[in-house]
Amino acid sequence: MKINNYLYSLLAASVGLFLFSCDEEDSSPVPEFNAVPGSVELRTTTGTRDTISVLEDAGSVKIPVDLVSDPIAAPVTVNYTVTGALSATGTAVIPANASSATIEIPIPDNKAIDATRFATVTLTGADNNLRIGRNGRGVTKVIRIRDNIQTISFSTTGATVTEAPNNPIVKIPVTVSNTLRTAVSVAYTVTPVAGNTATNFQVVSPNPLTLQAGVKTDTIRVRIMNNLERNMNNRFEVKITSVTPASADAEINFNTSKSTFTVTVNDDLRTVAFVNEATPQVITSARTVNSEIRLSEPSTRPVTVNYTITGGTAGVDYVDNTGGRLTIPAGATVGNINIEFLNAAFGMNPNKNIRVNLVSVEGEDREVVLGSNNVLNFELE
Ligand SMILES: [Ca+2]
Ligand SMILES: [Ca+2]
Ligand SMILES: [Ca+2]
Repeated sequence: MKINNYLYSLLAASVGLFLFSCDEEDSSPVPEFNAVPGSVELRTTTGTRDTISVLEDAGSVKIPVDLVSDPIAAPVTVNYTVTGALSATGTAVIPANASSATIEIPIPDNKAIDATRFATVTLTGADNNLRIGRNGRGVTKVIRIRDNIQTISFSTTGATVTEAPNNPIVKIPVTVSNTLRTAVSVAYTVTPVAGNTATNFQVVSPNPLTLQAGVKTDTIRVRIMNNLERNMNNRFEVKITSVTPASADAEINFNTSKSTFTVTVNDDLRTVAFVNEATPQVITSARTVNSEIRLSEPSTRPVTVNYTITGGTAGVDYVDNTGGRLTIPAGATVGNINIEFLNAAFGMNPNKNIRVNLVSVEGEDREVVLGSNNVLNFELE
């Protein structure tokens, strides 16, 4: 208890001393060491890295420098240096009673492709007894200088084209990431994909292809030459191999990951088959039957269809007047298989089933294949 009383007395004395001190400070001028010193600072951007990004062809970059203090009735001169990719020293003047000025740093456009370059602006001093930054804030800023590169690429990776008698042209779009400031020559190759034999293409557009200043897109054009060969799913590739600007402005390149365009060539297949007829066809007495087969599109070459006849006996039940091989002339689409059913086939108990089967196609037009309707049934009753 005695000790507690002592502590209480000591505490009360301390409080009194504190109150006394406060009273004394209130009545005196603000001491020099309590004033917040003014500073000048480069204005910070949001984010953690104080970096400003600028395109080389922007001409210059502007960085505000702020006065962090009560207004000053005199101009404030701020000195700075630029180091790194750019080298400069300079001053900015914050007018009397103003709060900021702008440091403008020219960015030379070197018209050449560079890796990203960096320059650092550092405040080095200010008059009016102002400090540079507070706790290091706003003292430096990094300028990230980027090329304004125009990149040439294909906008899609490929196309599938079907041969046709009019030899269609496939148009392959070449695009520019930005509008071209100068003409550029785009060189390319057109070659079959390894393992493929597609050779029925013909480059129509100039090579190199010249894209004029101001354009955003052009096309490489390749004609698909129709043929009579089976080259289904054959592929060839168009590859951009180089770009050459017409002027010293060389900030043009091509995107190597988007510089290949694959064209898949499909055949314009024609089919040959029986014309749809009721099947089986019922034959009740000796007679001759013409069975029509038809080509879906005419060919420029004769097309021959081989067939077999099953059921019955040749020479006894029927005579195959076409001989197992029917040729449709060039330019025509229709032919007939002529079968003569004989009297002998209609005896006491016929019930014979004779089938005509289309089995193969021959001739110079290898794009002709059998259609699905390739069996004809005759029921002899
Ligand atoms: Ca450059
Ligand atoms: Ca063809
Ligand atoms: Ca073909």
